Amino acid sequence: MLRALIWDVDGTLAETERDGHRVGFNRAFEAEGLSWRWDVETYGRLLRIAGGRERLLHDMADHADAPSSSAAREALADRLHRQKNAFYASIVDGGLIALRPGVGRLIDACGRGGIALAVATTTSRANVASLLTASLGQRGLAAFACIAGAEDAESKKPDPLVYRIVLDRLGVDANEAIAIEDSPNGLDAARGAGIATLVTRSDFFRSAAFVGAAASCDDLDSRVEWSRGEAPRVDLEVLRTILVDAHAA
Ligand code: XBP
Ligand code: MG
Repeated sequence: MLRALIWDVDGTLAETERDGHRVGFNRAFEAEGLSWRWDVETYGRLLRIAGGRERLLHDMADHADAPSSSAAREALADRLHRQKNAFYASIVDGGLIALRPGVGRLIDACGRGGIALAVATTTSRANVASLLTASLGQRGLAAFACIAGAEDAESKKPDPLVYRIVLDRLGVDANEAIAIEDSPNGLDAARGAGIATLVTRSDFFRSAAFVGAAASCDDLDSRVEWSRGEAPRVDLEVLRTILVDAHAA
């Protein structure tokens, strides 16, 4: 029985990466007096590194002007990441990032249908709060029974840890939940926790291979396909069918 819907954030609730986090990182580089800039293509490649701080540290290997000691790199990554998050919050608070199609509809349907809502993300609680509040107002945060992210799971996706934490806090078994994800790292994390996963392809992962997804769609208002069926859009009935089919397979 479907008891919980567990949402990824970046790329799934909203297209936050290109015009949100990426722009924030570039503004942070500028504020720090660095000439580094992440164009859309570079950022798309870097997205395979989960976690903004981890992404910064990974990219420093390509910059001759990055500090040479690992302690100084860590300190710079912390500073840049903090600044990025401040810029990100101002972009989101300014209403520049909208929820993806069908997200608000499905959140409301879960509320009416008694399905618990949770977040399992790599990003921080503050970033999730900004996005939910800017897009859904006060009901945004209140709608979610559990939000787990960077503060909860030190080991980031594709590690399943953040999903295991959510299941534990909700008191729900893996086979009673569906995860919604947009990236291969996210899919691997949810699957690693034994959760059937619906992939809603996002801009940066449109043509990625999603091996082991229970179902996939271009967005929640578009046609969804799974091994035993298809439907014109994602709703609670469709999710229940996907869950049954995923665990029967
Ligand atoms: C996606 C990520 C994050 C964001 C930036 O997270 O990998 O690192 O790019 O956020 P998810 P932070 O899809 O799991 O929501 O800078 O806070 O890490
Ligand atoms: Mg994502």
